[in-house]
Amino acid sequence: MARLFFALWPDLPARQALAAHGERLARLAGGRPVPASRLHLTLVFLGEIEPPRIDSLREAAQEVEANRFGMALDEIGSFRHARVAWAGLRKPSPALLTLQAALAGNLARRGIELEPRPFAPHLTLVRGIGETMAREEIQAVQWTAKTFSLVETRRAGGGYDTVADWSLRESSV
Ligand code: 2AM
Repeated sequence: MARLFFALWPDLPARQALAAHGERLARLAGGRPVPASRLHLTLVFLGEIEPPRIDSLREAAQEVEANRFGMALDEIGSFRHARVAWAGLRKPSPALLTLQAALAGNLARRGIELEPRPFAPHLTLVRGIGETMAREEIQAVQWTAKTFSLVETRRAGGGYDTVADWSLRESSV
């Protein structure tokens, strides 16, 4: 069994900017900043998947028809129960929501069980924070989402491995 999720990986400059926010927030609120190399935005969390199901995940991803889009994370906040600080979007991005809905729909049609809670786009910056933080507007951290990825959580060491990437279309307009 593999622990899997679909995610967007920020580009290098965005990762560096986000990691700097994580380090600043960890100094303020405690906790462990997520290293730059592990920063990602989860589109769909899958959990433990049996190897034969991985082909269905690939087919579902392959069928997604969505365009590239600009990501802009312009807000920082925290989840009290999960004790994480995150970067997110003040306004939902239609292109991000379209991609996520297309992927989740394709997975559901293949009988892949998904978490029932609605998509709450966020990129975790710090784990194990000691106190919650008021939402804070930040200068937007931007990148162009050109691909999305199937990612496996390593059993040991807390890292991630990209299993496969799929390209988003270049918009024709
Ligand atoms: P998080 O960053 O808010 O913890 C890999 O675990 C990724 O899947 C993380 O980005 C994590 O979100 C996300 N995720 C969503 N639901 C999850 C769950 N029930 N258990 C673990 N991770 C989950």
